[in-house]
Amino acid sequence: MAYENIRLEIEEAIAVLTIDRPKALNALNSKTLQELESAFNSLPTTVRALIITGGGDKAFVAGADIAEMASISSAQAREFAALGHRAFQTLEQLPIPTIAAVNGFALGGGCELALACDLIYASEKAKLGLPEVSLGVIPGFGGTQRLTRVVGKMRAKELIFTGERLDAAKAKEIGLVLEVLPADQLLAHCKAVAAKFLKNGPLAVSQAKRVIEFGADQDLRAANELERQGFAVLFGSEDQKEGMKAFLEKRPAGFTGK
Ligand code: CO8
Repeated sequence: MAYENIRLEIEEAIAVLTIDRPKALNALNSKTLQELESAFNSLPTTVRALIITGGGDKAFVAGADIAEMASISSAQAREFAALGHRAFQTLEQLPIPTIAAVNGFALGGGCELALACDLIYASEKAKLGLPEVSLGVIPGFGGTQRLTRVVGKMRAKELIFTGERLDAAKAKEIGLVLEVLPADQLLAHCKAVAAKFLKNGPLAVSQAKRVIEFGADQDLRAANELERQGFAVLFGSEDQKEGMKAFLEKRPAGFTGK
């Protein structure tokens, strides 16, 4: 499908999705959110890892599009927020691992997009934050909830109440990003991490993601039950038989995702 504001490139089962409106620092307008939702819903089944990054050399995504939001009504804001939530929830629930390669500003909706990915890596020049209160609003694409789950309630409150931007090192210190890389090595690093996922059983990786995601919002007993179910389900797969047989035969496994 042809998109206006995003680019999707697929190489050896790893998809790189670039949000590409560099003149507006890749800000998320409705069109871009619709394209993201459509791209997430129509990823080829051959894709086994997704990396999201920003076009140009300044921004990952500098937020929701302020020009589009400036004069909308409450009802339109609800619709706009619903669109963002839908797109990010679709991303979060993809059955494959997703990585945000934060190559510059990840503010507001951009930080929220990164938070909807499984892993976040950042370049040395990245700046992350949720500055919505400085615009008289609050995060509206899941930031109040996902940031809290990642860095804890008190840190999330500090970041959201101050609206301050963190540099990459500070973001790593509080656990908002996993690693900080030189700008020219960020994408290669993310691809190398994705390549490690690809060596493993695709059904197992997918099941692990599902159990972690759905379990995180439940009490420990219910969450562990989810794990037990996921574990048992995999014993009906060819990959489980191949993985264990390959170990016993001292050879690499040839997983097929079946
Ligand atoms: N929306 C629209 N345009 C933007 C945005 C944005 N979020 N960010 C930057 N731009 C545009 C600028 O207007 C400018 O356009 P132009 O060249 O036409 O004047 C161009 O991008 C370049 O930006 P700057 O000249 O400002 O570049 P600087 O290097 O000086 O500054 C900053 C970079 C610091 C990133 C600065 O652009 C900035 O502060 N941007 C806004 C950051 C922000 O506040 N983001 C949060 C937005 S609110 C949000 O995301 C809410 C999400 C939930 C929505 C729920 C819906 C109801």
